[in-house]
Amino acid sequence: MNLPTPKMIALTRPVSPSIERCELTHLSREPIDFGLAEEQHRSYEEILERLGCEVRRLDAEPELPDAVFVEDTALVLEGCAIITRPGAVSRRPETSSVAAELGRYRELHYIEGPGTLDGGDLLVVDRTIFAGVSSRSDRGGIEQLRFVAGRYGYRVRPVEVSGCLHLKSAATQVAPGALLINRRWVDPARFGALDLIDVDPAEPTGANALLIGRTVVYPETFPLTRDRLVQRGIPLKTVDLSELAKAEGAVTCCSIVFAEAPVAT
Ligand code: CIR
Repeated sequence: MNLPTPKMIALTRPVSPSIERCELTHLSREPIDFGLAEEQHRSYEEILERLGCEVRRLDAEPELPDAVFVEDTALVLEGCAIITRPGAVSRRPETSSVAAELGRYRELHYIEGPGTLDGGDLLVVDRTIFAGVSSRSDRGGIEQLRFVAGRYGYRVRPVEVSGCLHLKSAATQVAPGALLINRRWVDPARFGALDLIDVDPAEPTGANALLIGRTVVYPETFPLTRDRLVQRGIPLKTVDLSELAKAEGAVTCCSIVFAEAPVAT
């Protein structure tokens, strides 16, 4: 018997006109072309639609500079959603509107202070959540995640990250059982038996890829690493997010993608 494929939802949020005041950790501030950033973000949403997602745009948050990077505000699992407590204080007000939307689909849990957790540090591979210990996510936040996610059948493995913003700046899933990785920022031994594909050494920031179904959404700016993925037979759709990259954003952070499964009432 063929089971119906669940509908995929992609939550996004428009780019804020205040993005030029975004948080920056590893990059120097550069002017961001707001119009171009909006255009590139729309192309990104179109790619998600072409890959079968229904894009749900949250209301804009013009006064919250980093609000387009919705990934950091929540983690959606099969049976629940965990609303994070972002490490950057300026980003904490982003979570309430995301919680209001996700509450339509999942039972909600919240990370509580003083723990911190950013969605960009949470890499889910099957029933394992690799959780980056970074400048944004701490052990207290990860312990809370372990407690909640454990009740839904997930195990949590903390992974130290250094040299980059989030765990998913250093490693993301690109195929079943396979990660794209920059070993300079994360210890590959933490990922056990997973198959590891290295970024090209000339493209250290190229490890952030967004897997939807079997297709990887990938930035145009890393052609050498892209060729490595193509050689592995991985289907790709490339997108230009150069303006959001100036705000330290990449392809995973602009959406929260999950299978629709409304909360039973
Ligand atoms: C920040 O520093 O919080 C934003 N400027 C960039 C967040 C990018 N998020 C992500 O990669 N998950």
